[in-house]
Amino acid sequence: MGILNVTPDSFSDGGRFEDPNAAIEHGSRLVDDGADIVDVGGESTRPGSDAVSAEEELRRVRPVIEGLVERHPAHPISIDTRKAEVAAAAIESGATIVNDVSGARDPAMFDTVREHDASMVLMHMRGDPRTMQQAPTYRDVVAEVKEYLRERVEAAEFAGVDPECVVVDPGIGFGKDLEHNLELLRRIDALIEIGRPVLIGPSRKRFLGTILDLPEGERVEGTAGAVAWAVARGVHVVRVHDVKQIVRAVRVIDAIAKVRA
Ligand code: HH2
Repeated sequence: MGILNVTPDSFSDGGRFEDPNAAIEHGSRLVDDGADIVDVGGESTRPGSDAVSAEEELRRVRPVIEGLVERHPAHPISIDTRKAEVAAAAIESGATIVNDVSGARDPAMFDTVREHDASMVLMHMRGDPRTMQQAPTYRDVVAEVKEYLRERVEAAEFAGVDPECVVVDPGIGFGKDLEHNLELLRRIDALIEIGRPVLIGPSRKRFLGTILDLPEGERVEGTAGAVAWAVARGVHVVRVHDVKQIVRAVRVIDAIAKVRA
């Protein structure tokens, strides 16, 4: 899954793709570089960020989704949003997957996904982006995240969403400190036991900067390290900025694991 943030303030690529044409170009590059899914987002969820309105999110993402669908008609596009209204409009523009970092807190989200026959990613986040990094504590981070994701998959099913269309994500960096992030990766097998495909998004994140003492632009190898660990243990989807490099790393892991040609 390649990241396409159409925002002024994303932590790594904020401001680079505010112009729809630049965003469409970048999305096309992600496809050419081997992204199976392009994840389009119009709201930053970096720690401390403020929420934006549905109108503003749609103003940012809609022309980009439409432009990408025109260029790559059969290529899956996900919409990174917490708002059912944005998800619905994005699906009508051509997205087929809803990537919801709030685990579908919007009461209309499951109905929207079901009505549009879409797929969805349910992610774990402690609190909300404005406050989530203020001393997060867990008794057992893996057990709590696993329990939460299990409950959200059940809630999706209860609302009529086909559970076969649901992917789960522990939410690296969302209300977790360094040790929480490492523990979630260390025991990622526990999340695979949920029985749904698992997605992780370690790309260029702060925990890599802490380990390596490097800025965002210098974290591609660290991202590859986290991805290699997770994919070798059965993680199905990785959400990354540096698609070309990470696809190469994953192809090697897949060849060793005989996952696909
Ligand atoms: N991380 C970010 C955004 N969306 N979605 C999923 N499923 N998993 C993640 O780990 C995840 C996500 C944050 O990264 P980024 O998009 O690069 O930054 P920002 O939120 O500042 O736009």
